[in-house]
Amino acid sequence: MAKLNTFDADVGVDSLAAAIKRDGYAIVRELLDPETLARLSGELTPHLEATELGDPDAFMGHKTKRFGALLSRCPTSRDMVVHPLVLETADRVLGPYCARYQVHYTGVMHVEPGETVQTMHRDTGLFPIQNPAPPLTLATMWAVSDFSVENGATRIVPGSHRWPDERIPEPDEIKQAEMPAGSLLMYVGSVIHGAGANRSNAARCGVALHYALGWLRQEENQYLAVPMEEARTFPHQLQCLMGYDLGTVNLGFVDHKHPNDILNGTAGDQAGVLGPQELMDADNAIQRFKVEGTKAVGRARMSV
Ligand SMILES: O=C(O)CCC(=O)C(=O)O
Ligand SMILES: [Fe+2]
Repeated sequence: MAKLNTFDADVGVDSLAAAIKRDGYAIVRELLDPETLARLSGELTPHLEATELGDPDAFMGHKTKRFGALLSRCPTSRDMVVHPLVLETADRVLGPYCARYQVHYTGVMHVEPGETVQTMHRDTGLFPIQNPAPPLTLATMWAVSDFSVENGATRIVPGSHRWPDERIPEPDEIKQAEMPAGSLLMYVGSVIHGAGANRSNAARCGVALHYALGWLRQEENQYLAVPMEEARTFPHQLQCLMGYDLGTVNLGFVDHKHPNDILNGTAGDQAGVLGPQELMDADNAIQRFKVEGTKAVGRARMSV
């Protein structure tokens, strides 16, 4: 199978962002160094051992282990979430549509032998916005194990982020994100995808870290996923990405104070300065969504 949109780790953000805009996804080979990958794997092991197989449905999987709250459970994920190449790409892909983007979801998708294909879907089916639409989320899937056709590499439909909701992919339009451990698959949330079937005799393990426009509700509630005392110890950039920041001008304040000041106990007694000029400028530069009409379309989950 052709290895589409696969780049080496020294790829520049221009090529990456262009590929994602065109095809909805891109793969960067071996972006994580072997030491970091081994540390990540070691941090996941006790949680994987303590996690039972998921709900028996075609979406969550019969033989798939999932857990979230990675920023608390897995210290290495804190570095991965602020990986410069990922953030530069998010700046390009999400940046035109928001003054701030944020962490949307953190979790492990561990597909065991015997698992069948996951229902194909768009992650942005969570939001009632018709497709095609501008990117609402950007997903990263870090390969903890190798991802192969045999062991359930993510199935993805290149270009489907430009399709209307009604279009269902033909089998030959579905590709698989084959990549060695340490590689990164990035895709916009409106691209049709799903985990593959695992016909091998070892698990396929991926760490998913997703980002969303700052004015959307996060899929995983970061304020409760990470205890506040722990979040307080995180670097400022990570705190902001978790949502301890204004989502746009005046979105997400607490008692008229900046959420980052509330987290860190630096808010003072009086209303804070919200809507700073820098955020106003960013807000004014956002490409506004044009809403042409509404109709009930439901959330497409496809048996392909
Ligand atoms: O595990 C995968 O390859 C993809 C999983 C996925 O897309 C999801 O659960 O939303
Ligand atoms: Fe998904």
